[in-house]
Amino acid sequence: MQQSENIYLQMAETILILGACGQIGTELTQSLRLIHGNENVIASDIRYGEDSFVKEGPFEIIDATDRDTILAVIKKYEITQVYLMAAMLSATAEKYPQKAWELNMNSLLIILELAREKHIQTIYWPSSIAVFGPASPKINTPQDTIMNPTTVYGMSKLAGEHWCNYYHEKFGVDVRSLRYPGIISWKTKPGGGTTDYAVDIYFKAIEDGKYECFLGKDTQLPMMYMKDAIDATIQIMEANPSDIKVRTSYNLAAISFTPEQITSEIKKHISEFEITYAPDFRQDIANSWPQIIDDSKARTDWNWSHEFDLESMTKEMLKNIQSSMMSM
Ligand code: AKB
Repeated sequence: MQQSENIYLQMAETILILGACGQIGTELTQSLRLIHGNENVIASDIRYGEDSFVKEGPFEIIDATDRDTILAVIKKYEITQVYLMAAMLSATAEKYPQKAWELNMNSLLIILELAREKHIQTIYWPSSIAVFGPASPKINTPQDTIMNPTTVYGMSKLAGEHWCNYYHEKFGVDVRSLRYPGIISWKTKPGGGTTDYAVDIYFKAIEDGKYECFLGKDTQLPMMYMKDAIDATIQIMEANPSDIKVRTSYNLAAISFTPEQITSEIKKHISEFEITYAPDFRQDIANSWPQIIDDSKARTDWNWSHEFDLESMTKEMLKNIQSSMMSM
């Protein structure tokens, strides 16, 4: 590619990220800024995040259910793409079902409407493995199968997927979506999810040498290292629209493991690490989800492939947590 074309591509999009201070939003913002330039990626959240992050580029305070403020910011920066990362995750949503439904659904409907009204061109909206339920096949869960989620979060994500498909079919809205597994990262911790144990465990292994897990030792769930999740997100957004054949949401997978398996991997680096198990209400949520996801559609349609397995992810997590603690 000629350098001038490359510059044109980098300048072409002006992006708004709603929920930019969250676990995925933070790293997504940083990656998109490397591609599009800091000034073309507007971070926003309902409150300020880390000072260093907020000062890296444009930042706006936005409640993702406040249409007027969202539209004002879209007009102010001439936004072309919105990444709607604000959501209430599975465990918190079980505690606040009405609030979870309102946040997860209203924010999506606002953005879909703004796209229908041509205020923006492209939307990214994350779905989750939570769209599946106890009756879905647990192993190699297909793209299309019985769903019937039993959590509020899963219900909101499944309904959201169908709204995305509806707006695409009826109004030609270019909305793209991935069903994220549990995402493992060290820069920003997740909050309120059932898969959060797989992040906490690394921090506790380093800080205390022990961890009490809120899921049982054999609970296998689909997971993914953050770099792979960010790569997949950017890849689906950069794909040719005609390659996006699924307009609900794509199954996305990398690794699957149990608390016992991640513990063995951590013990290779921290031999004295100890885990105990005290399953709580999140066990029921985990039991309702798949164990291994079949993401062959994403691999075929837009060439998705993951990089990190449990071994390489564990090395990266421990190395990065240790060095970030040393620099504090
Ligand atoms: C959660 O645990 O709620 C999320 C998810 C799998 O969507 N990490």
